[in-house]
Amino acid sequence: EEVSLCGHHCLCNMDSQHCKMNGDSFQESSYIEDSPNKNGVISLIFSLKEEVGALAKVLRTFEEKGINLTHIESRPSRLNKDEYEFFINLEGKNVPALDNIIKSLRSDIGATVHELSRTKKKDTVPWFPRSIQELDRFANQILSYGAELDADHPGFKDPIYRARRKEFADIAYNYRHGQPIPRVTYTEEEKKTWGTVFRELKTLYPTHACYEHNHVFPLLEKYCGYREDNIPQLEDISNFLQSCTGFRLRPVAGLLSSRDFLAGLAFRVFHSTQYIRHASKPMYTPEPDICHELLGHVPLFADPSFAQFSQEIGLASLGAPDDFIEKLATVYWFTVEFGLCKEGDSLKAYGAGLLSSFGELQYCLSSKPEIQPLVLEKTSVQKYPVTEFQPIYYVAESFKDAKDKLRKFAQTIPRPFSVRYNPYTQRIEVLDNA
Ligand code: HBI
Ligand code: NLE
Ligand code: FE
Repeated sequence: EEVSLCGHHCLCNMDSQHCKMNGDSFQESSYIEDSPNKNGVISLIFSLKEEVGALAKVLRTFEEKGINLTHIESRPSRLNKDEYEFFINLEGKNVPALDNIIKSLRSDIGATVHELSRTKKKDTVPWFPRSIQELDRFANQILSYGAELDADHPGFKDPIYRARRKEFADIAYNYRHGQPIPRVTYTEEEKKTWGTVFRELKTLYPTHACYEHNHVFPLLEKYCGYREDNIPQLEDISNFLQSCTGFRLRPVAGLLSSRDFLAGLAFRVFHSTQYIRHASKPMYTPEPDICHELLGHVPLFADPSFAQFSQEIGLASLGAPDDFIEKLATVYWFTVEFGLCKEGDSLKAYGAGLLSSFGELQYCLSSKPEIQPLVLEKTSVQKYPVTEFQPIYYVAESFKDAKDKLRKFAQTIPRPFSVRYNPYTQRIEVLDNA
């Protein structure tokens, strides 16, 4: 029986140290401690009543325990007019005194304290990237698709396909923000698979795809080498998208956790696979592959309104609790992946999982599936299968309408701060409650 490098029955191509199937780290949105520098950084957010010496008291506590602060930001709180909010970084990974310090800040000084943490602890805000460079930390955190898929993955028993997947995984592991995405020479067989998918889908787009998709597609043919006999290069597409909406691509070896994947969207970064589906099943695959990314996702990310909607799902996810991440991932699923929208009296597909599957694109607009209006309170808790056609689809009135609904929904996230993306610095601003 074949197993992957990690020793599990999956295509993740991870060595055992990185595979998420190991022990209790195999859990959606749990974080492996993998701080790039040994010492690590711990971040705290706290707010204080404005009075003489309030901050000095706090700082003295850190001094007494011998803790080195490496960063401090302050701002007047927008929620409580008489309070100031502070964001600090401190050096260290395991700081035994930290729990005591937080306790004493709460009880002695009356501060509200939140710890941003990459490890799972009660009462902590999950770690999230605050600068676009920090997305580099996700590269080694690939999830296996789970036993369900591995067993019947058409490529699982094909050693050539598996070796090829390893080549693509290596590109993604070695990629760092800001580098050009390495160009790939695709094999004749890979080009043939692409050609089949491309040709068949193109016949459906005029009648089945939404306006935006049909509007952008010719531009991709003109500027990015979209052709039946050519698999376009991620680097060219990333540059094209940046000029349209500021969205960019970065290569990824496989599935990320929902938390990591959604965080990328907050920076207008889309994690894209570069490998292609197995040649034996061109019309439907449950995994993302280059056909899915380029034919399904990319055209929509060139649309300003859709780009904005996507980024806002990402922003809503930063530091959100696990149960909320699951809801946002479900919203993502029924919009970005499998969404339908109204166009006059008819329904069209804008979800990438539909636009990249010849089989499901026809099925979703037939009379077979159930169709419901997009209502996030309902949509966000809908169960769905991941390896077959969807039994139910949700219809958006427009991208603007979907975005307005999302904003309302995001306001229900229990989060002790608000976030804003600063495109000039490419950083997330945390304290601003605007
Ligand atoms: N990871 N690489 C990658 N691509 C996706 O499309 C993707 C993912 N992880 C999770 C995910 N999609 C969605 O199912 C949602 O959970 C966000
Ligand atoms: N089912 C889609 C396809 O065949 O292209 C991929 C979906 C990925 C979520
Ligand atoms: Fe997708």
